[in-house]
Amino acid sequence: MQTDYEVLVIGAGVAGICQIKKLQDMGLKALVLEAGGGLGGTWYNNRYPGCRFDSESYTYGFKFSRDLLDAWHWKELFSPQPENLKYLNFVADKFDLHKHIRLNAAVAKMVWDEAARLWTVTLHGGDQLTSRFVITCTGALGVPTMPAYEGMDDFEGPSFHSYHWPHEPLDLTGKRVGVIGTGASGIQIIADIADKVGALTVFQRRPNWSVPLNNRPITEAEMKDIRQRYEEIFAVCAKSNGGFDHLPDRRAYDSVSTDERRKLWDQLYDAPGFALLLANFRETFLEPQANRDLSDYVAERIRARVNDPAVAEKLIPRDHGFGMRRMPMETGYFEAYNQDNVRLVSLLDTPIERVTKTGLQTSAESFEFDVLVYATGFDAMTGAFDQIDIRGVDAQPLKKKWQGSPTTYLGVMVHGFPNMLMVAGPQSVSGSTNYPRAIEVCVDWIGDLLEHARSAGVSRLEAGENAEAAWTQEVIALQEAMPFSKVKSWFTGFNANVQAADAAPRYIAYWGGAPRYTKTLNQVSSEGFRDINMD
Ligand code: NA7
Repeated sequence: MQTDYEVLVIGAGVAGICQIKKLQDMGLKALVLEAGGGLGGTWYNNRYPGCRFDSESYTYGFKFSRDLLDAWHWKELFSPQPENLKYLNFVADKFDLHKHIRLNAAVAKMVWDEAARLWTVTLHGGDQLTSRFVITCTGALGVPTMPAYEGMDDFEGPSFHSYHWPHEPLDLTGKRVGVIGTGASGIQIIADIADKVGALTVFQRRPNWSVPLNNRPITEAEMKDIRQRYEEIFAVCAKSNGGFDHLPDRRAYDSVSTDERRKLWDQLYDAPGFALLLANFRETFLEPQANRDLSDYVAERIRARVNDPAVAEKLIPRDHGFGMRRMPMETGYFEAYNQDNVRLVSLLDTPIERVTKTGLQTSAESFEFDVLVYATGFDAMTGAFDQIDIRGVDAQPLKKKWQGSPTTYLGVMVHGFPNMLMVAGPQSVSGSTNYPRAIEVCVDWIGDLLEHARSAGVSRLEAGENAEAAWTQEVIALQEAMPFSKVKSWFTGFNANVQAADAAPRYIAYWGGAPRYTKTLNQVSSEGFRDINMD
């Protein structure tokens, strides 16, 4: 049966842009449906002050085109949001992709038609499109979650989630600002606005470990050198479990003296990006004692940076070791608390009771604000799928199949949902690594699969049930073996605004590392995709 498109892609963020470029190169009739008013996904939506990469910029750009690598100059080691959005638009301009992207097109429903072997995709607003394949590129962290405090609608000033920071300029000069949440977003916001606002009050529930980003500009000369070394840089990323330009120190932890370890940690603390996490001894992540030693070291660094010892103690995590949750990176975050206009309120001591017309009320005190910011996180990995009514074989809802925790084949396909492919899907390696590096691997693999299907003359692809069960089991076993598996965070599929406090762990990401993930995908394709039923 004829379809409107051979492939519909959902989402025009980093993954969707990469995917549509691939589909154009393959000569397939494809369209991207993007809910937002512009392309860019995360980098279109997150407009909060201080928003920037934690990945080295030159490892975040696409590597599929040498021309593109040569044409773009990353201006900072960790590029800020406006520049990142500019980059993604530059990519779309360069490869003439805009005409394949339909904006303001939020998908409400997609239904598999077994007889016709196609997906019918319905947009909010009612438009319907049919397609042989659907590729979801809906991102890891695109569904913001809000707390459920009483009175939130009563607040009379501007109040919003960090993801919905207004696109038009918001002048905070002299304003009294409250920020709730100290994850990666909150920490970037707080450090950036502390010296611009009149007064800043930070409401912290569980503190997070955080170390300096050590950002700096990239000069013309340095960029020239980076361009010459791209191959080498990407080769390091491919070897790194996290897909970053950092490799672990292979020496055994116990073979190195305390002084020497300290010397290394001092160096890594002052090095760019995730160095202290990823270029460290592997035991600091895997072994309890080594992790405690490193946590003590970082706590000491925090104490040295915060003038008031009582505030410093509140900023040091006690419920998890260093690196056991997604670590925010900071620039002057701890020093912000040394300013007279900045105050830290620990919600562990004095919880928020309600939001009021003019501020909020904790169990101890009432606060007045002009602006209230909720940096309260996301319904990670599966949230975007839950927002679409996805119906597979026999009208089975995906939401129902994934109740509790998702199950997938390689994080790319789902049994019972034929011809639906996922880039950066749950249980892929994308959520746990340098995002675009994993995306490009996945986009290429999906390209090979579609090519394979085309040349074999098949129009229906479905992951085998046993293969899906085996993959999900592997994902669960890998997570359970990780020291952080008992720590509640979005890494372990937990968000207190979505799940009950005693909810069972969820398995939303693959923790076997990027090299092993890539090897598995390559093996599956070299064996002719044998666990995927095709006809
Ligand atoms: P995160 O890292 O999930 O952080 C959310 C923060 O918001 C975290 O400090 C939470 O405290 C806090 N939070 C969440 N709900 C509440 C309520 N109800 N009351 C008070 N505080 C709350 O999200 P981010 O946006 O910062 O970062 C997301 C990712 O973006 C990051 O991991 C990078 O990949 C980039 P909690 O820890 O739950 O006590």
